[in-house]
Amino acid sequence: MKSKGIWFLLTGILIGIILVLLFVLFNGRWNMNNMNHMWGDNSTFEQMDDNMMGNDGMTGNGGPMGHGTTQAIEASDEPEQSLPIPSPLKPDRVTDSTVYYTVVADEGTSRFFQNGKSTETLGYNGNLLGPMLELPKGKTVVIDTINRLDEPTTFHWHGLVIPAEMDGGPHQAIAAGDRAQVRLDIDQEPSTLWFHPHPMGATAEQVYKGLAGLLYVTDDAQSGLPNDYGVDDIPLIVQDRLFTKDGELDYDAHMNVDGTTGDTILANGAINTTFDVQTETLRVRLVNGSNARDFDFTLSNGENMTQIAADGGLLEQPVSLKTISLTPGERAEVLIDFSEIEDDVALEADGVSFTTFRVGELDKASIDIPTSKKTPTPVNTKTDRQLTLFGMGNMVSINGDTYDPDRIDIKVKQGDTEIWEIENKPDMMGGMTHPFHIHGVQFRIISRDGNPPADYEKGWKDTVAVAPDERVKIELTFTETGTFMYHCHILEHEENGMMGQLNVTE
Ligand SMILES: [Cu+2]
Repeated sequence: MKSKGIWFLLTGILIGIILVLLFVLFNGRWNMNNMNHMWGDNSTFEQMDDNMMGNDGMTGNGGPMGHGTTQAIEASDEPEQSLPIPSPLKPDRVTDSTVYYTVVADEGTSRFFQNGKSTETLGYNGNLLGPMLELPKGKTVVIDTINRLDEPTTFHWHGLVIPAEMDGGPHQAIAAGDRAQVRLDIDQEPSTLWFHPHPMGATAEQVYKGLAGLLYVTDDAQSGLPNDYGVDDIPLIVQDRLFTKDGELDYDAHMNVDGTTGDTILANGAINTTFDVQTETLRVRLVNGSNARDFDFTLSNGENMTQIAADGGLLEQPVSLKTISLTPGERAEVLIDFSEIEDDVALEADGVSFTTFRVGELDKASIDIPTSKKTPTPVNTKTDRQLTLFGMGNMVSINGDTYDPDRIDIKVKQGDTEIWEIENKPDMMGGMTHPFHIHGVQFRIISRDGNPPADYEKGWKDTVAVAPDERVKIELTFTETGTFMYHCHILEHEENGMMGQLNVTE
């Protein structure tokens, strides 16, 4: 019958419209890379987005609903300022076996622009970011952690291999005004780790407002690498932020459920920084401390850098690279050779300069680059466990589940070694890269889509980028006990439930 056919057609169209509307509503971010891929031109979409959100283009496209684009990084015309170097934290006390520190999460204010207002920020032992804590290998480090925020926080030691109860995951929340003490037995390779908050529901905002500090695992053995802190060995915590016209941070206004990004790059919390190079070889410890942005770091003169370490320690062999790519949570240590350079050179993020190295008279360096051959990359073998990352915005999941504090997702025994295959299942928009982080372990990458990892990934890792439609195999050994988190390090994804629990029992 004819009328029945029409009803079928109309119902079909209606369902189609509803599906499209649902998709637009729930899909957090137009992934511009994929959009470009699919349609070849993004101008239409930027325009459409502006119209939809009613933005003026000054504060960007990422509205609180999360239907925004990844902010493009802009060069800043702020006057140059010298790069702040986080102070090494002075221990309260040192004994033969133990180092005692106090770390306070506190509220503060910071002014990012010369002609801007000051804005509320958070910091450890200060207004913004935090100090550098040296953690000597073989020693015990006792830290008094104090929460002076007006809400719960935790102190998560990202990359440290320690028992779960010391790890500072969501289960170790410290109430406003409260304090707790952790004992950390340091027994891992010298490396650049970091610490940041991890409370349920407020991680992304607390990090965005400034809570992030440095942890250097150090070793007595002379490594031969530059290690004069702040002189020939400098940290660079790189983050992107979006500011209001007055130069203030406004997380609520700029939050994007698919990962909050900004158009301005901060290096150690400052815009347009300079560093006076005094030695021929400079060791730079790069930390991607952003909520959601992947960085491609290059030098403005097009020269290579030598990557010597990944997240958890030295690479098997140093690697000469034009581009160092880091997803949120990842670190890389690089050596930059200035011996043949007379002009200033800038470090760029996605092609935009953000820190300029001023090259003057240089001290001769005698660098001996060690390699860590004792931990060779494992060969491809069976898979013990499969983890599927999926989704965008607030529709993210791991193996189809979102985080449930009352559910243990993976149970293993202390001492077990497992091989996990982490798959990033693409969605209808093509998907996005998820930086996958596991607490309480350092692991090795075995393969990407069946191929051996690149040389710059042949080292200890705690966070690994998994691109859409990619399968990454890792080998991990569980040496510490308790309930640990594993999650996407796009902080908004983590909060949307892209996190699971791993229980290690004796
Ligand atoms: Cu993610």
